[in-house]
Amino acid sequence: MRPPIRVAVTGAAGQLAYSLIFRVVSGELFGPDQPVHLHLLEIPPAMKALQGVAMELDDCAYPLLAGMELGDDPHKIFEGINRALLVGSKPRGPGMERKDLLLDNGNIFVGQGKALDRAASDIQILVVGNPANTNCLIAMNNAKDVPKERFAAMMRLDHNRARAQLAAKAGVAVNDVTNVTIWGNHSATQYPDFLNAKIGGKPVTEVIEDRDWLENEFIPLVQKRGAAIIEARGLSSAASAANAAVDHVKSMISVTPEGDWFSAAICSDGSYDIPEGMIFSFPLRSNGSKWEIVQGLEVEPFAREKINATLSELNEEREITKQLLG
Ligand code: NAX
Repeated sequence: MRPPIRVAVTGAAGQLAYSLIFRVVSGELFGPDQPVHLHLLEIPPAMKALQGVAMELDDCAYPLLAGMELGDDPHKIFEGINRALLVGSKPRGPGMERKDLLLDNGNIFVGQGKALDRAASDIQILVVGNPANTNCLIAMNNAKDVPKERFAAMMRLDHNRARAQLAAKAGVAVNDVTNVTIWGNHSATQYPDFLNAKIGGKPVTEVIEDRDWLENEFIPLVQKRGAAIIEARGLSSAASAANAAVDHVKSMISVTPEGDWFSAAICSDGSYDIPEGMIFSFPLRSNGSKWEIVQGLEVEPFAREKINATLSELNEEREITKQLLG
């Protein structure tokens, strides 16, 4: 057996983590020969519930679960971790302004960003807790010892939603839908790009000829899917979000299939005229250990307008939280 990989999950007693943690230690994420040592972070009022999650993990008798650390201090919990899945954040309370939400959550990610300096030298971070891009920006700017390319914010749920909707409209299997990109922010301004996407190897616009549906139904459907789930379920997406986190990590650590790509928000290097240092979602490919932004995609004026709108929202979020950027 290999030495265990140390995986931190924050918000570990929350509903998303409840769907995620069990998949992390089942062998599904890192393979059947890779033991996992869990580092589970919560806030003090949730520690009892976290004990309950730990009891259930024991009761699964997972052969790959090498151990568990539970705690409410990120400096202790992040000691020696190889991967951080930063799920925990504060939900928007009644009457709370977006600005307050950004600042409240931003403060969590200042502390966790600083604590990431305790992680192992190969640390990789995925921020899931909302507002994910700005939380990721804050954590990245406060983790002085961690290279910026180790940070990502989760866009995979949006990416999966877009694939599923295109497949349903075209009446094909999800696997026939490739080359989907979500650009920008994990919010209702994101731009799900159907112009560069393919169905069965052909441009989407050749298979789904109803351009009005693509522009005026598909895009808002993906952008507002999170709200539609809350409306239907009374709770935000949890199982599908956990599934997306699993897909994200797998895509990052596997070789991307030839000709395809996946979406994740990472630190911009200036590609596609997105200012350097923004946490922005791009099309990515991975060689199994490093990712790169797919270059050369066509961005026609329709797409540029949408990309500019989501960029402008991210600029606003950065402005609101600028005092937290270290
Ligand atoms: P829950 O409210 O069920 O769980 C959040 C947990 O985080 C709670 O147990 C809370 O005690 C804990 N927490 C709060 N502050 C913490 C801190 N400083 N350190 C450690 N833990 C802390 O929410 P849940 O449904 O699990 O959602 C978690 C986050 O994922 C939310 O921010 C949510 O908005 C976000 N999502 C992000 C998605 C994405 O695609 N990026 C999709 C799904 C989800 O909505």
